[in-house]
Amino acid sequence: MTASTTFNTHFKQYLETVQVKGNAVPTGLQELLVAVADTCMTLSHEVAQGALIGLLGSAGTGNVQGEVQQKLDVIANDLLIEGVKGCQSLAGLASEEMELPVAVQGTGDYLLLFDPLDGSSNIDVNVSIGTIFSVLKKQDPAAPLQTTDFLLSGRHQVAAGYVVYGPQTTMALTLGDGVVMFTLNRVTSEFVLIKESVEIAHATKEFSINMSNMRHWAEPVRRYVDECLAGVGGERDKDFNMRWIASMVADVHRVLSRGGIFMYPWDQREPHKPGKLRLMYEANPMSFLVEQAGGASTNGDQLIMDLIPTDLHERVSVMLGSKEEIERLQRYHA
Ligand code: AHM
Ligand code: MG
Repeated sequence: MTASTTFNTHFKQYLETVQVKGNAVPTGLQELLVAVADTCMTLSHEVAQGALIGLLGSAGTGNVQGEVQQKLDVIANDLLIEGVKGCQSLAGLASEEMELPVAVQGTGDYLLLFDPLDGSSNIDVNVSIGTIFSVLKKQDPAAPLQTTDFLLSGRHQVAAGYVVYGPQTTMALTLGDGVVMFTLNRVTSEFVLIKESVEIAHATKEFSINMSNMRHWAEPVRRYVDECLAGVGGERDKDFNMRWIASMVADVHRVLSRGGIFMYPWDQREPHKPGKLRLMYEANPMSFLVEQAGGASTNGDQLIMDLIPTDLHERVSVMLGSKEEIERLQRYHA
């Protein structure tokens, strides 16, 4: 499936007409985003079939991170490559599932990064999963593609988004001028605009973290969560709610939809790794979305978007969402 398909016309029209800080979206970027959206539409259909088409379970392979790949991890990765490689505007792509970037035939200078299937542990239990993507511009369009072309801070992203495959298939997208959401109409195969100007409230009473790792956390994170748990009468004097889906894409979708914060902080299980989540495929695109919705995103010491990557598969400690809570976490880390 390529950008030349005749469906998804709403999304195409949106990209043709929307203004980003007073400018039209470059046609090359439109072409790439339509190809990503078309592919995610196909993926959504596959995900919905699950066991009926033999998609559940392990692929029997490992990825570059040393993680066991599920069949859907591999299928999603292949579908995305197939779906975008014909884009003339694309210079290359990189995926969480592949050690090295792939140069494509395009003559353009866009770089696409993606986590093809986020939340892999949820595939077999029919819980929301998703695709996360980030678009950069190659600094030297004429030079042959190298891994270092991708090593740009999150501030260089020209677009980012995710598609969550849940009860509905919903895409969140930023082009650097706010955040919008589209929901897939499965009957007409259209991503339909459902929300403009997505905003994350600055204050919240909801946090999201894998509590089973509590004994491994650093002191500032432990203090923050302890204070949330103390409820009315404690340091914060308010009762907090906790949610944890274990698919970043679904947890961040909740944050963008009704506020809150999401954390996957560094912990002592792997003291020499800076965190679990991947900077280029997960943290940067999600941080771009969250900042564009009025929230904040930090590794504790620095805003995620300011980090200069040194490795394509670099990992990072992530805390993102409602601004007041993220600022509090930053103070605790100072
Ligand atoms: P994945 O990209 O291999 O699916 O891993 C990332 C996922 C995130 O979506 C989620 O927040 C986290 O890993 C869940 O980790 P845990 O299994 O520790 O709860
Ligand atoms: Mg992931």
